[in-house]
Amino acid sequence: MSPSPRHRMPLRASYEEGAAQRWLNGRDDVLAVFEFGRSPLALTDPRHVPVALLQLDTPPRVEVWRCDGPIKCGTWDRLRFAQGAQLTMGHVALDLRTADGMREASRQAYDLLQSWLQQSPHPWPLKIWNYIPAINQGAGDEERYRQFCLGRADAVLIDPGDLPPLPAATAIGSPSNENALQVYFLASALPGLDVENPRQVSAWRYPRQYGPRSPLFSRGTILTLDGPRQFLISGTASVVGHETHHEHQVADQLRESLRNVRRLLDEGHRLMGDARAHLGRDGLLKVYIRNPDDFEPIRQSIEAEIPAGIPRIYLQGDICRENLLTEIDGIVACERVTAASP
Ligand code: 3EB
Repeated sequence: MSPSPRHRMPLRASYEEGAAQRWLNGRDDVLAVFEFGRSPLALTDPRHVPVALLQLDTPPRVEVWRCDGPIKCGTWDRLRFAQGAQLTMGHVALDLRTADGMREASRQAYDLLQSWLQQSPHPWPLKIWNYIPAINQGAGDEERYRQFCLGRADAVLIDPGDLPPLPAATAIGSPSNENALQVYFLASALPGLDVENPRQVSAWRYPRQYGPRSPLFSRGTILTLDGPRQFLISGTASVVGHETHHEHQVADQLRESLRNVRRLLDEGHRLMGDARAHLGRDGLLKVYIRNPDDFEPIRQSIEAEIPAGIPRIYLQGDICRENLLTEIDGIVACERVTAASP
């Protein structure tokens, strides 16, 4: 029996076995199908999002996003999108072989995204995923990730002194032989509620040592539409304050990342009052791992620390600081709880 609309998640995200095509054919509620281990330049349908990161666990799965329709697909310049009743998925893949460096590619991707959002009935980005080939290549401020942050800051029309809502984000390295900078997003008819992590310095306030322009993202956003609220968790690593903790200790980095996730969800509870996010069956997690050799210890730590019910997938991806070995993100559901007494 399918849940009544009142209890149905606005975004139904799941990992599914079987070919991407099976989810794209003849279904009227599919907003996106993410297929891992394929170049973003190989897409076949606006809802089909090939992602270059390799899946480390088995069986191979695709990530499927479903929502209330009707779903309308289209192409706008180099941006592809699928738009449901209240949610839109969009994606851009820019070929770095013909781009004028990472900063310029990033600026173009965010320019495109922004001008598309400005004319969309769903103008609020809730979360943006960025997959950057060879993310740690280049020394000092020339590093690709720092150049990516520069391009993003060049394009994004915000003054961090006067903060508008910032979307949640993930920025992860894709294989160095991948040719595309990929940016995909979830946007909504209504703005999300931003959540920062009290254990961490907000990313837009990172000090100069991490690069000439700070990363622009919130630690999480809460999506509020009809039905239960949903929490979009940004890429969360072993960063406390603004510093990397547990250098070279992958299991400790993973535990610190989970502490950060739990603290972020607690903070969301404080802001919502009557609801809290939980790591349950109606959510999903992604675990990004720099070195494939770390897969087994990380898998064991995750099994020990995270409720068995929440679906998870392990992807090989470099993290945006050379000394970070793992990162976690996810989409999880909120449930009503009795408001904490004042
Ligand atoms: C960190 O906490 C880890 O640049 O969009 C996480 C999520 C990170 C998003 C981004 C970077 C980004 O700083 C890195």
